[in-house]
Amino acid sequence: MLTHTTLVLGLLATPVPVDPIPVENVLTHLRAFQATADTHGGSRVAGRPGHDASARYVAARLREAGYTVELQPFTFDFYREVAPAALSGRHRFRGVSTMHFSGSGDVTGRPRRAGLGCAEQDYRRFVRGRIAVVRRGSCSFEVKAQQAVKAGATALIVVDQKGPFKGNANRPQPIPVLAVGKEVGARVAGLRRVRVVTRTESETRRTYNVIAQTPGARPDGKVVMVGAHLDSRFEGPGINDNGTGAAAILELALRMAGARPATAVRFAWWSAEEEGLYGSKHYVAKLTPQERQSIEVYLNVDMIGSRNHTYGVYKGASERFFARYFSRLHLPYHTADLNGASDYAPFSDADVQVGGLFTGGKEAKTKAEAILYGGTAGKPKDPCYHKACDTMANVDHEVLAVSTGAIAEVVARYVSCAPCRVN
Ligand code: DTR
Ligand code: ZN
Ligand code: ZN
Repeated sequence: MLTHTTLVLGLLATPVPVDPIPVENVLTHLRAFQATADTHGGSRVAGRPGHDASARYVAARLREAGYTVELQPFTFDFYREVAPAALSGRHRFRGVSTMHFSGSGDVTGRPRRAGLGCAEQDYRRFVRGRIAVVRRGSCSFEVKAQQAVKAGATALIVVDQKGPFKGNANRPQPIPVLAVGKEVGARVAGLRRVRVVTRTESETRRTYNVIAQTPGARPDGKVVMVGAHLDSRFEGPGINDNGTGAAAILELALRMAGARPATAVRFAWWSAEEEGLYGSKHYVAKLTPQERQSIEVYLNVDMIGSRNHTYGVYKGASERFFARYFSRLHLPYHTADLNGASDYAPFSDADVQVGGLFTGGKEAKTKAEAILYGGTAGKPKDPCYHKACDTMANVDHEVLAVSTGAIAEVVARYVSCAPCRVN
């Protein structure tokens, strides 16, 4: 029960609220995130208004509570295939795929071979305005696309000597880029006219992280960091993933406002996690070695209200603190295998200690887990993972309450130990 959850006050330099965090407050933030999605096309995807409105909400609440808020801008490459590629001569070919980061377009023209398409030489006899057909190999798809663009090709078709394949052109390309197998390649090259249609969103977008820090300075200058990504996938509002984490740490920050903890706590709301951890990578890349070393621990909060939950505690330094919390509440928990799938990864890659909590995503609950936690074996832990149905209805309030309490307690424990010797 949530009522067991208290910030361990006596250990802090100046008091922070003792009460358990009411889940209702966290739900208020979640409803605000749902509303930002509802009024901005159904998602809170990075680089789009739904995310920006969520970030404005977080920043406004923090400022009201007295925080100085930093907005850290950065750019990232966004890609989405809106509709499957179509390649046609007299008929439409099968086995055609849009390359990742292909541009969007509808072009008709004469195909022309350009060897491997890796060097200007390959385009010696190329006529501008034609569709380049090149063999896979020898250089990256990105280089092939660059050369094709330089030579004035209106589209690029990359041919694998075996069969159909999928490829990645690494960054947004201005022309359609297709991947096809040998048979399609041979037939296309023999035609006088082909039509290439791709429908993608492929562009560099701008977004930002939101960062705020409590006062407090430890003699050794170390800070505790707590982070949650605020962006959702394109497909939905992202309320469990990761409205829950973002709302929980917002409420924690609001409760700590005005306190002067012995160790400063730095809160971060990352953007573009879903596109490849861009926000947290950017943040870590910008730290000086000294700043990096000043982070005692980075606690990651991504998905903490899953409906068919388990309590997965990240391996590492903070495990013991979480263990004590769950044991005291007589709740099961397990050590989560970390696979680099969230914003803790850039921190651990930079040798910062990481910890965190995860209540489960698209993976199915095992029989053993169902015995331990209840819920349904064989069903995903979050049935709406990365889907439009990841709404307010996709959050278990009890799980969210327990998880929020866990984060609050672990942060409080870190704040009160200097230096921390957890293991
Ligand atoms: N990548 C996260 C979901 C996710 C998958 N495995 C883990 C482990 C720990 C935290 C999060 C996750 C996302 O979709 O945002
Ligand atoms: Zn996600
Ligand atoms: Zn997530």
